[in-house]
Amino acid sequence: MAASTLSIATPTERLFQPFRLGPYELPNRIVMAPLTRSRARQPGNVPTALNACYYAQHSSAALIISEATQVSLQGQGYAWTPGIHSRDQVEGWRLATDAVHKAGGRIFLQLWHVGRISHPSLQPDRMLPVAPSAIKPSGQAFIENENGEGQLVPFVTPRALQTEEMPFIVQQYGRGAKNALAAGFDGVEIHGANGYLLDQFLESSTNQRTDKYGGSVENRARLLMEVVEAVNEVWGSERVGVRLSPLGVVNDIRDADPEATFGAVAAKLSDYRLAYLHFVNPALPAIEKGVEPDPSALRMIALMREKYRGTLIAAGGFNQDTAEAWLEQGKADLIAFGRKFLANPDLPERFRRRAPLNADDKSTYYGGGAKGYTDYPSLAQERGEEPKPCVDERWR
Ligand code: 8OZ
Repeated sequence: MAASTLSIATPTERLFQPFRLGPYELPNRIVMAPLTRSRARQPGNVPTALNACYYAQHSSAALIISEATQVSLQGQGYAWTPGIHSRDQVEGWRLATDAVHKAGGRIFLQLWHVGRISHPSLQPDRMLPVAPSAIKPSGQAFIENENGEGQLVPFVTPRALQTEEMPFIVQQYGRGAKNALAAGFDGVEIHGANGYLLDQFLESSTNQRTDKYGGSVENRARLLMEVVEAVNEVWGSERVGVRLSPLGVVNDIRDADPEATFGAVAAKLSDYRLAYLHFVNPALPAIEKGVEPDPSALRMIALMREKYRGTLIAAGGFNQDTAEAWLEQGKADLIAFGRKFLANPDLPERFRRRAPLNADDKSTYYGGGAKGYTDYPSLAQERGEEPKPCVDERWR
């Protein structure tokens, strides 16, 4: 055997086993996590040929989950994020889906409404952001200032949605789902994580409602389930995923009884026979600090498997060895990588060869152009091969 092939992983490694996801045969278990990159064309938050190039570069993933994409003007919370509510945006996303398919990949669109994590300057007619209850998040919104630059400004107190408006919120997701279908995606993921609108309804710290959307777990989960049903109608449940962040504290959110809340939500979601449930690893803060996760995080991880009868994707702070261990221990079926995939467009090949990884550059996460976006080298480039042409005439 040639020396170079000795370092290639044996087929017994679980990360490289194929996996059946709904109607799709995935070639491995390495998912590209949804990553906000804030590079949509202005005005109009329209995906571009550059964005298509970025996604095409990552098409050796088992599945690409797109960056969070607002379903409406009201659903936007950050400058320069793409939408899926206008004709131009659908046409823009078509560049990305075509490019990914041409390269042999699969891509789901992440449907997003930020709720209170916004600012009047990002809202239609400078209105207040909406939320389950009028509770101001601590922290700052990322907006565009008069000079066209990004700027952080304090959050405002949002306006509590009236019960009568709720069908309109569900319709925003339904329209986003239809537009995603028209744009050529392979499925959609409903963003129910990280303190955005659906999570604001789910968790007790942000939901003080007394109508049928507040109080009991069933009531707090009502909006999520209505959204799941509306999106399933468009896509069929086997092409729909949901993302949750149990125990997550991003965007100033907490639940008084997270095991009861997320256990019940995971169990209820099982009934829909979705493509998958995707969760942010509750142990992520501990991993980042380099300490042992506390028992509550470990209990939550086990609870997801116990309550959700279907495919689980886990994301957050994994490396190749911890990902392999999770698959081995049956804690999840697929592992999503964010920062590692962002900096290594050929991450599956690098894992297979146990090749060194490019480091990610935080300064180019959000906004800007090709730098830190489409210029991370692949192994093929490092071997001296020409980079694949990314933006051809057809995509302009
Ligand atoms: C980082 C920056 C902006 C948005 C999330 C959509 O947390 C995001 C996001 C992350 O899910």
